[in-house]
Amino acid sequence: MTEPSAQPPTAQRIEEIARSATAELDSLENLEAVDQWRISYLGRRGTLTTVLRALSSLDVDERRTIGALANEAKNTLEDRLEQRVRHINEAALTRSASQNRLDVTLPGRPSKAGRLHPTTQIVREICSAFVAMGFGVVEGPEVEWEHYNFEMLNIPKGHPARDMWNTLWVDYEDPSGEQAMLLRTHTSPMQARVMESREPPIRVVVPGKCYRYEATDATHEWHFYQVEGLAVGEGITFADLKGTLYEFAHRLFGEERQIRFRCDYFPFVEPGVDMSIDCFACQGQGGGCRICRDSGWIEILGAGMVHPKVLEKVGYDKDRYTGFAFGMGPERIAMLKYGIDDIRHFYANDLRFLRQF
Ligand code: FA5
Repeated sequence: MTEPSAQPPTAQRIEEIARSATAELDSLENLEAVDQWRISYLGRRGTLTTVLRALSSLDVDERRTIGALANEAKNTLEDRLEQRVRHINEAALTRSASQNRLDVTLPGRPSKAGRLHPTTQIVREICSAFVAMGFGVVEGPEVEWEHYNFEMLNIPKGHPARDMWNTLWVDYEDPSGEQAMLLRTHTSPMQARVMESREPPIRVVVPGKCYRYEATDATHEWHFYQVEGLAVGEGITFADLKGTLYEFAHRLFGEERQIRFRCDYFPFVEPGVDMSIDCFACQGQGGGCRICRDSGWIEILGAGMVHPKVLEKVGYDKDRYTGFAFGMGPERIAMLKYGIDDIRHFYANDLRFLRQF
């Protein structure tokens, strides 16, 4: 390799450097040697770099011509360097292919694509049905204040209705000491959060996860999803609630499924109802069916007209506005739609189950 030059740069000297550098490079067969070559010619103290630096000692005219030559030589060497690296890599690949007898004609192994969880699929399907009816989609926190989960829903401390939602409390002290934190037991707290943040007319659905401290069975999980619905405006009646939910059920299950409304009690609606669909397993016949517990019906949602006290709590004029709300369980809906006989399959992480959707 050539030693760095202390002589003033000349055209001849640059040509010599370029020639010997090229010859040397062409003889190199591995990347380490090529890197050494790069350092010795093009590095900070490399031969050509030293020449370029010495240009300042020349007068202006010479600097222009010799400078142009030196730059050209530098560009040429950099191009040759790139070509050499490519050549060495290609040669290594060819060598490895022939030594390892790689059969490039073999078909590739298909990569395993994931898919959406059945709950995600059904939640999206439910939301799309409501979006088509003019509803928007919003989401809210899973870790919630007692204030929104209960109080704003007309369920004050000590109210017996709190027992309807077996609650998982979070060990966190509210600095004001007034309220506790919990894992939301339903998506209904979002009713108050949405109404507090905007004025009517409101039409939203709220998908999200809920948690309850309860034993599991074929239709009950301790963590599950809900999709909440809320519509508030002037002149909304119970007929709007029924019409919307009928339309939803027919879109999801088909026109032929039977739908049943029964009176139910939720402190945040008046009147309140629950809606059931005829059981897929026994076709509504009961006869010892463990899915519908012999009733012939599977409950999929609770609903009702928003209670005037809830409207008052968020500062709405209860004499001007009315509204309806509902909360449904997507896993139960998927069970009905696809004939799944146990809700616990959803979160058992068994690929044989999940791959079917
Ligand atoms: C509620 O949670 C009310 N917030 C619903 C509501 C909203 C009523 C708005 C009125 C107005 P409920 O506890 O019944 O109600 O639950 C609603 C739905 O969630 C049930 O119909 C069921 O589909 C689903 N669900 C409830 N508990 C479970 C559970 N342990 N596992 C799976 N799904 C459940």
